[in-house]
Amino acid sequence: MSQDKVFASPREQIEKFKFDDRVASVFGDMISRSVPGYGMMLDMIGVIAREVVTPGSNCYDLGCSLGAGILSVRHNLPDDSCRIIGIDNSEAMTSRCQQIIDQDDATSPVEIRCQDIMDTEIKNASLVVMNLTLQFIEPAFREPLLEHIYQGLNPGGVLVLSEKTNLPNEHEQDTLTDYYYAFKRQQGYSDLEIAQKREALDNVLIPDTLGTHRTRLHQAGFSHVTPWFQCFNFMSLLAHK
Ligand code: GEK
Repeated sequence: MSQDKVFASPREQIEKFKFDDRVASVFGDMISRSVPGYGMMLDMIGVIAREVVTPGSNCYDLGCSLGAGILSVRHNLPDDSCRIIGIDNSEAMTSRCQQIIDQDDATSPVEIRCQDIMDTEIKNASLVVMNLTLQFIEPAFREPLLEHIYQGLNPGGVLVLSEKTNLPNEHEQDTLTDYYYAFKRQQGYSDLEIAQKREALDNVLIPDTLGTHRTRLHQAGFSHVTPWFQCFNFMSLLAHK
């Protein structure tokens, strides 16, 4: 896996973060060293898939990047009558994702679409995974997107929603943010890399609080919202139809 050095050299001007070729070429390393608990989240998505995916249904990975979520689901399907659809609007990601899926030895059908998740059709779904992607969607579009997902889920279907979150009070926010940066330093990122990436992500990755997620998911129609994972300021929720 190529090492992420995207923000290692000093930059005169920090442009907005983009999922371009440079990022896609090191993305596996970048995300596993930037999201505390990332490996655990993916492993557990496989466990959840095994419980909720029904034969003949579709599974969606919205913002699939290099397909890590797709692979977790694909190796935990009840049978090959299930179909996985992975969507990402970065061509740099989807072309690499397609190669990774082509090399995987599982046999269930997978379709990779280079598309905006706001435009994608969702139907006959027993599982929708949105692992660290809603945070990149413009806040005004988040509820319509969740409503769209809800409509496409079968009764009993599940959305797995993982996000970087804001904490509800200053003390929690400061404490967990400090630990998050300590994690990144421990992963080998320098203070310069951390600071430059934070600036590039400002107003691109917009976190919400757990309370906002809960309210929005209920407004979109979901009956139960269950937090199942937290590591510092990263959380994952299960939303049931
Ligand atoms: C993983 N789920 O490895 N439409 C489609 N894709 C989008 C959109 C959009 N509107 N906005 C952003 N993306 C993955 C990690 S990364 C998270 C997901 C991160 C895509 C974007 O191109 C990128 O590939 C992905 O969402 C977010 O489990 O980098 O923190």
